[in-house]
Amino acid sequence: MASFVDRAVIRLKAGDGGNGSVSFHREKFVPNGGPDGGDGGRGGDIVLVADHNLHTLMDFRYQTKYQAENGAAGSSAKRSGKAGEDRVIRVPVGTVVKEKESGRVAADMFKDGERRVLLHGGRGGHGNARFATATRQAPSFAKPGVKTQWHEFVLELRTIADVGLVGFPNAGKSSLLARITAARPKIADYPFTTLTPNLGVAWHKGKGFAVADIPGLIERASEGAGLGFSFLRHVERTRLLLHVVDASGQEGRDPAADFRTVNEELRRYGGLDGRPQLVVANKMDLPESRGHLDGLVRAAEGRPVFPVSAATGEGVPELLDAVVAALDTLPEIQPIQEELWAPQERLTGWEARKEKDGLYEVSGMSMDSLLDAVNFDDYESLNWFHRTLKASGVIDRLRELGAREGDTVRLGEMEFDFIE
Ligand SMILES: Nc1nc2c(ncn2[C@@H]2O[C@H](COP(=O)(O)OP(=O)(O)OP(=O)(O)O)[C@@H](O)[C@H]2O)c(=O)[nH]1
Ligand SMILES: [Mg+2]
Repeated sequence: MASFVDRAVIRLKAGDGGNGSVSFHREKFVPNGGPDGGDGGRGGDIVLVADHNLHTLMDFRYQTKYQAENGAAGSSAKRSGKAGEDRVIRVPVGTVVKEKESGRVAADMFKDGERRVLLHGGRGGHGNARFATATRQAPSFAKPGVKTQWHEFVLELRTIADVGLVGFPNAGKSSLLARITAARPKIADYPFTTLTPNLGVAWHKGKGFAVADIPGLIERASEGAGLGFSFLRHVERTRLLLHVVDASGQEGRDPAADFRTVNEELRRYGGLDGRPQLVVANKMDLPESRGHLDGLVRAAEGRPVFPVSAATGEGVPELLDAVVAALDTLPEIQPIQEELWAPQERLTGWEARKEKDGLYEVSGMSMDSLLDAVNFDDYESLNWFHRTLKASGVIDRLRELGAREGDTVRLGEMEFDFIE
């Protein structure tokens, strides 16, 4: 049996920008043609799309590297290079994407069809045609395209549903899911029949709601003892829990004790015990069940208890009435707040030095590629340049070294005024 995969680590790279071209117009009988090198094409983006047809991250076990196409180089006659194709990656709805190194949430693929650019392709470099001025008629240089880096991301599937089913193994969670939705989960008379979360949509009195069924919890599941721990992730993003209890007390079980145990698991997992909960006393078609009902009501401590039989359907409409009424009052689930994620704006591997009073130097590989990427004739580009230096800590470091407004900062072959 294929195992369920709800976490994966992948490596992604957007396309490099194509290089600008150095070229001069050549024609018979025309001496000294002007510069006509075209711009490089933009690199392709890495794009994520949420797809409700997907339910696991299994594919990402087999393929862990994804790369968008590079932009093509510019060429003569001011021809721009072709832009690189985007790489579109489809993920299940509910996939949370984190940058591995920082753990920051880069995207929460919350809605079906949602489309997010995770990594932007590098800009193409300007060809030499762009650098011709009155005093520089034959520029013999062009800019290289921006080269992008590989980045590691963690994908985590966190199911989004209105209702989550929890309970001991064999309590009848999957039977209830099958009773109220079109889902056809495996149902059998042994614990741990369900090994992967199931999702279905229930309709009741004109209202639809999504229901998530997870494997049964056992004692100390929250410490990883059973199957349950990692699966609780799949009921975290629900608004209401249905706590399914086998009320028959078969095989010497005590329904009230089972109920307390599962709630203790939810508490230990963190955060789930405060989730609104309806108690489902299941298997009421069995004669033993009646006798356990009072004990279960006491254990429920005021939470509403619904006697039902997933097998016969008895009591199910009343339960669904209560679910619909509860959902009406509960707030919608919100996507996880995304954090600033702008890899192209962080530089590593640079060094700042004080040369003498009023003169500072910053150097390093990443500075060189930053300089290559900037178009100094363009206001936006200069702004971006300054933001990048700031975000990377370069400005702070210079200030630490004593730099003041108006001092000179040397970067590669260029000199700038220090601006805070
Ligand atoms: N008599 C009776 N049997 C039921 C009822 N609901 C479920 N069952 C039986 O109880 C057994 C377990 O049912 P499941 O729906 O697989 O239970 P589960 O909680 O999903 O179990 P796990 O997936 O192992 O956690 C099956 O044999 C079902 O037929 C019910 O209302 N009455
Ligand atoms: Mg089940």
